[in-house]
Formats: sequence, C-alpha cells, structure tokens
Amino acid sequence: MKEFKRTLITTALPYANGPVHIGHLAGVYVPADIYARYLRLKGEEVIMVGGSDEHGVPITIKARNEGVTPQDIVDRYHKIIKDSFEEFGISFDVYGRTTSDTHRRVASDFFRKLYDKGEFVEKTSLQLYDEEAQQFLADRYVTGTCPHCGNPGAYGDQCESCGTSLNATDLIDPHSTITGSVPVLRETTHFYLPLDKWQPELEKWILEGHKEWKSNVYGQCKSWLEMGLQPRAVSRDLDWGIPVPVEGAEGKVLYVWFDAPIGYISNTIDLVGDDYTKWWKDPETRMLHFIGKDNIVFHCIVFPAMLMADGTYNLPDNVPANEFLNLEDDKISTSRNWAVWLHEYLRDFPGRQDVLRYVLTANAPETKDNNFTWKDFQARNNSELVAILGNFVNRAVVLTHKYFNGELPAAGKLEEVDEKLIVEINSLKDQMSEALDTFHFREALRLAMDMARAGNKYLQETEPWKKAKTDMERTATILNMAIQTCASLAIAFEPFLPFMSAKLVKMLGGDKITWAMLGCFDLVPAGAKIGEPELLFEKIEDDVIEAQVQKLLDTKKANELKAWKPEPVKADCAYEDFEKVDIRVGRVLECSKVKKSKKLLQFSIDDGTGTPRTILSGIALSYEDPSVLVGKEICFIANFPPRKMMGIESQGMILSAVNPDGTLTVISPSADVAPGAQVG
Ligand code: B3M
Ligand code: ZN
Repeated sequence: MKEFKRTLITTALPYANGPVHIGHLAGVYVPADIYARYLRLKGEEVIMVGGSDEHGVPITIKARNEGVTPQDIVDRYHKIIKDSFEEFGISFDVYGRTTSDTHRRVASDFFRKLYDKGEFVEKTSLQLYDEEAQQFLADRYVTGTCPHCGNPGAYGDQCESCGTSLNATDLIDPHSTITGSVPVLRETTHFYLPLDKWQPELEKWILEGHKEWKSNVYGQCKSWLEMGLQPRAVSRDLDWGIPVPVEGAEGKVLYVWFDAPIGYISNTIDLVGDDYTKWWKDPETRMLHFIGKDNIVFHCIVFPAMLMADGTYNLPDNVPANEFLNLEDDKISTSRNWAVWLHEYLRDFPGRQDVLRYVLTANAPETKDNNFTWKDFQARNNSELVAILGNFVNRAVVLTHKYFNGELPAAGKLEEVDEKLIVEINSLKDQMSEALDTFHFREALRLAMDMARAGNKYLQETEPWKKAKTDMERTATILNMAIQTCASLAIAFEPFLPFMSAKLVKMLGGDKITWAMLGCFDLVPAGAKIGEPELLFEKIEDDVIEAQVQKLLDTKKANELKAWKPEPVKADCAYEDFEKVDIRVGRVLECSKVKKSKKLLQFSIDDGTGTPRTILSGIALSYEDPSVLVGKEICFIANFPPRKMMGIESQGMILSAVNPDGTLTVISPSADVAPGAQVG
C-alpha cells in the first residue's frame, strides 16, 4: 500500500434546506468523525472538511413557498445543521458554506480555468420556459401528468407516484409551478463537461487502480462506466447560484453539483489559506470522501473528471460510501417527516449524544441498508452501554474508592489471569486498528465493547470484593489492573463515544491520550487520585421509548390522512331501491366481544319495540373496549334477513364509517333520538 503523509477527509455537504437526521449521521458524519478521531489519536496529520450545500433548486422552491429569499432559507438551516453537528461532537476542522465569498471566487475561478482550457462543450437544446415569469423552468418547477401512470401531479424530473425518472418535456399537459401557465419550449445554450472524454482515464483509475474500494462503490462505478459516459450540463438557467463567469452567459449559474464539491476546496482554503495546495495537490496527501450511496457517481466520476480536467489536483484515494439507514422499517423521508431529527433528539435526550452515536455505529449501513428502531436503541443502551461498559467502569472506580479511598494502589506481582487480560486487550487493540484502517467501524466498535467485556470477566474471575477480606496486596493489583483497563477503554472508545471518553479520562486524572497508549497497563500512575464514581450511562425506561414510538405512529397516521382520498362514488341507486332499506336508530344496551372471534362484537339494542334486538358486527378490532359503546345511540339496518354467525343469530347490521387507516367508527345521530326512529 502507498504511504501517505497526511489525510484530507471530506464529508458530503448537506443541502441547507432542512435539518439533519439520523440517516445523515449514520451514513456520513459519524463514520467520518470516527476515522478522523482515530487518525488524530495516532498522531497523524489530518483535517476534516465539511460545510453546507446552499445552492440548488429545492432551496429556491422552499423559499418561494415560504415567501422568503433563498438566502433566508440557507441562513436558517446552515445554523441548525452546524449546531447539530457541533452538539454531536462531529469534529470538523472547518464547516463552511457554499454562499461564502471564498467559495464563490474559488468555484468561479475553477470554472473559468476549465473554460479557458477548452474543457467544456457548448450545446443548445430546447427547455421549458415560463413566458409569464420570463424564466426557464428547472425540472422541479414543472408539474404535469405522468406519461407512465397518469398521476396528475408528477414533477419534471420524477413521478413520485410510480417512481419513474422523467424529463420535463415528457410530461403530458405541463404547467409551471411559478405562474401556473403552460410553458413553451425555448432554445438555451449550456456548458457541458464531456465525461466521455475522461472515460478511458476514469476506467483505468477506478477499475484497475482501485479494486480495493468497497464493493458497493466499485460496482456502481463499473456499471456507470459500462453504460458509457455522456457529456453533462454544468450550467443552469436560474437566478440562485454562482454566475457562470463567461461573457454572454448572463442569467446562467453553475449547476449545483458542479459548485458543491469545489466547496471541499474552498472550505480548505478558509481553514488554511494558501497552504491548501499541500492538502489538495501534494501527491503525499491522500483524500477520502465520506458520502451516502446516492452521491457515488458525483464523487467517483463527475468530480474526478473535473479534477482531471483541471490537471493539478489529487484524485480521491477512497470513497467509503455507505448505504441507507431506514427508520422502523421504512425509508427515511423528509417530505413525510419520517425521521429522527437531530435537534429533536437533543431536546428529548439531552446529554446523550454518545448513545445515538453508539447505536448508529453498531447498526451502520456499511454494506447494506440497515434499520433503526427505538426498541433496539433502548436495548443497546441498557444491555450494552449501561450493563457492560458503564458497569465495568463503575465497579472498578467504586471498588477503588471503597478499599483505597480513591487512591490508585500500585500493582504487585502479576498472576496468570492478569497477564491474560493484558494479552487480550492488546489483541483486541490490534484487531480494532485493522478494522478502523479498512473503514469497518461496526466491527471496530464491537471489538471495543469486547474490551469492556474482558474487563467484566476479569473482575468476575478475580473477585476483588472477596479478596479484600483476606489479601489487600492482591486486591491492590486487581484494582490497578481494572483501572488501567478503564484507561484503555477511554482510548478505544474515543473515536466512537467522545463525550464518555473525555469524562472517563478526567475521572482517571488523565490528560492527553494517544492510540499508542491503548493496551499499556501503566497509564494511570500509582497514587493517582481517581475521581468520584459517576455513572457514564443511564438506563432508558420503557415510557421514554414508547413516547418516541408513539410520535412516529402519529406521524404515520397524519401521513395516511394526507394521502387518503375518499372512495369513488358508486353507480347510481334508484330511490325505490334505497327506500327498501329500513335504517333505524337504536340505543346500545350491552356490547361485548364474541368469544373465540377476533372481529365480532355482539350488541344488544333497544330498538323501541320493548324486546332487545341482537346484532353482530365485525368491528371488534376498532373497539379495544366495547363497553364505551354502551348507552350510545347508533344506526342499524333493521330489515336484513337474520343471519347466524358463531352460533348467534344477528338481526340486522350496525352502520359504521371506514376511516383512512381502515378502522371503523359506528355512526350516531347528532342529538338524542327516540330508539326505533327511522332514518331516511
Ligand atoms: N448536497 C446532496 C446530498 O446532500 C449534496 C451533496 C453534495 S457533496 C459535494 O445528498
Ligand atoms: Zn407515474
């Protein structure tokens, strides 16, 4: 493997048109942060560069919908996103934004250089144009009927009903979402990056040179290359973005995917000034892009082609892209509000950033899509963080206080069990390093937890609480070993749980930690004052989890309601036919579940005749407690022929409404009515 002097880590720039959620954290920012922290612990030269992506059409649409400017939108969300990352300990060296002056200049210069070198081709095509608004319409600004499924609300780039990707010009009956007018086709000229020109070089670089890339990344690149690359437009007719720095191109801006990756460069410049060349152009620097799978083509093909066209930059050494994280078995979706938003998590679980970092890493979608559930979150907190890691550290610290007043005793002669612990921690360390070096963070975290398990096993085997009755010298050695193990855990977990690690380092009276120290059993000197025992993690109770699950159920319900449409009206029914049906009001005298039936409720109804009427109704699933219906007035059909079900004769049918979620609600008159009254 090639040796490098330093590492430049970049993380995908999230669009500043909404807050960030657990999917972002799990897929990109936590893995990048783990890696950056690990390299720093190893004493390597590293910077981690991030920022907000503040251009693009969705931002202008949001602004238009809210009646504010795009700048207002990105100012608002840039702050929310930046704060969330800070709160979660994502250790950016710089977190910039693509509306900064530096970025405008750098992106503009980048484009201009390629233009001057003749790296673009100009092509004229027909695009939809809104004559009333006097502007070209980005795909998202056009709606119409999907030619595939007939959905009347399809967008110019995609039909959300059948999932087909579309061209705005494919839509039947297109409308501008700005003015509602019917767009016309007009010619426009754009700058294209001829990716086909770079195809041979890209093939050689990726397919031959980077066989070690993750299979999901390599595979996606391979299939793009096999399809054959086409020139890509890198300018747009829009008024939000970086102006195309070419005479005669007024009204055109750089395509958001052209300027966004240049944000990595401009944010580096904001951090280190002219020294950025060391990070971007010195072949002894290696560059890593942490991204989600939907960004692979841009980071492995488009941006590298841009860098090749410039000719002075390094190409990424690796792009460890992750798959997606689902939430409770459903795709995370901003528009459906199906997400755990970081700012909301922080409000609901203050001070528990590490717990989420832990769970997201343990379930990281490294090789396939993965799932976050609140039950699993609770289980991992309670039975791993609390019961294994927290418990071990707590026992070691409490016992040191109990038997040695919190002053670390010196270790005496080591026994076999002690040597075994040292060997085990060091072997786990080696395995961890290997996993971290190859971006297998789930595996590395599991190994770190195995260190805590080894600590617990050690205490179980050596039983210092028993030894203390007879042999204080041996007790001293055991507790020294246990506290040294705590110090190793503080290091092993630092990349994953930085808040816990800092707390633990402080508790042990430590200062600076390094990866090299991990596994050394002399980190805490004899005589050191160990801090008061403090719980590192606390149990999460059922009601807290239930509240989160309920919140999601409410969201699901609200979404169903939003998506719900009433059934189409049935074919005409003659009045004479309707007249045949005898609908009455009755009062419920008794109502209970029919034994051995999931669906049936048995009603006894006062129908005004003086003899109670029995009616069976298949609505039990909608009434957990049928007694709530007793005393209520309901409507029923009185002249259906009697029918036997489960051995009971039903004399009619209760009327109920079908709700959007499929549950049923019985129909009641809006005021008291005499039982037996006819409805019609
Ligand atoms: N903003 C897309 C995304 O957030 C885009 C990434 C840019 S990275 C240069 O998924
Ligand atoms: Zn469709």
